[in-house]
Amino acid sequence: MATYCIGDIHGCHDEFVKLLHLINFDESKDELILTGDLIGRGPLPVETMQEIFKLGKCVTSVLGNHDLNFLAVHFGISKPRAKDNLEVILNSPLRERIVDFMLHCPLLYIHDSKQLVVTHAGIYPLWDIKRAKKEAKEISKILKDPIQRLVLLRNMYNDQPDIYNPAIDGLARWRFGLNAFTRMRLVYQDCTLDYKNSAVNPDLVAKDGLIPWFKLSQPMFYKKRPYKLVFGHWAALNAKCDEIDIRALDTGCIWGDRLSAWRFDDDKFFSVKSVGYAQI
Ligand SMILES: [Mn+2]
Repeated sequence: MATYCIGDIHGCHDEFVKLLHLINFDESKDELILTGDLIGRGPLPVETMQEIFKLGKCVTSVLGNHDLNFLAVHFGISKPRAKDNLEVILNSPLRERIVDFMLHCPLLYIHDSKQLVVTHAGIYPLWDIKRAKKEAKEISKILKDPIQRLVLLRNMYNDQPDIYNPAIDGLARWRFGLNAFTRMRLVYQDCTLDYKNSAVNPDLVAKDGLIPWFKLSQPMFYKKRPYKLVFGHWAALNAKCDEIDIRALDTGCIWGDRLSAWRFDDDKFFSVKSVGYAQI
């Protein structure tokens, strides 16, 4: 039995199917964890979700920022943008099933027996695993509540607070958690989140000394317990992450690059080429 992770599919159904074929995925034996952003921008979101549903219980996904945006659109909180290609889901008989699936996706997935952790954007560098678990659980509880979820989704499009403060409670705290789990890329040395930049040079430094979040996370997260961490979200990084226990999996399929899988058991990567959606 093998455990695979697949990066951000973004509605790229054909590449997803090809990749499952390439890794010889067997839903009766293997397990699959997706890094979120299952839909959004890509050409075939409904078919992608159908494929995921077909896999049944062997598949899990964490929530990505595009998945959250779809939820906000579904609940009438934000308007669908043409470039996100969500209308086709809104008009699909699978709409409610897709919404229900996403409302039950965690922000943080922990595979206990394999010591594997998966999130869309990463783990905020000031958090250890225990803190991350607590924050994720609290937000998932809000998303399952029919009233509270609307308040959260209505107030999630905001960059503040941009640094963790345990003294802050309620909406601002949940929003920070959502942003950290689903939108984080570069941070300042004091772990303030930056949302404007995503480009890094070969030494993984951006302008103003911004650095990838994972450059600051090692000491707290890994020394005591040897977790492996997998994340997506950051296509511009192009899987360039040289940390021993962290794997980056968004290889920009939606931007015309490739869709990638990683096998936990032997640390192997697999990719299929995008058929080219960069113009969308
Ligand atoms: Mn994303």
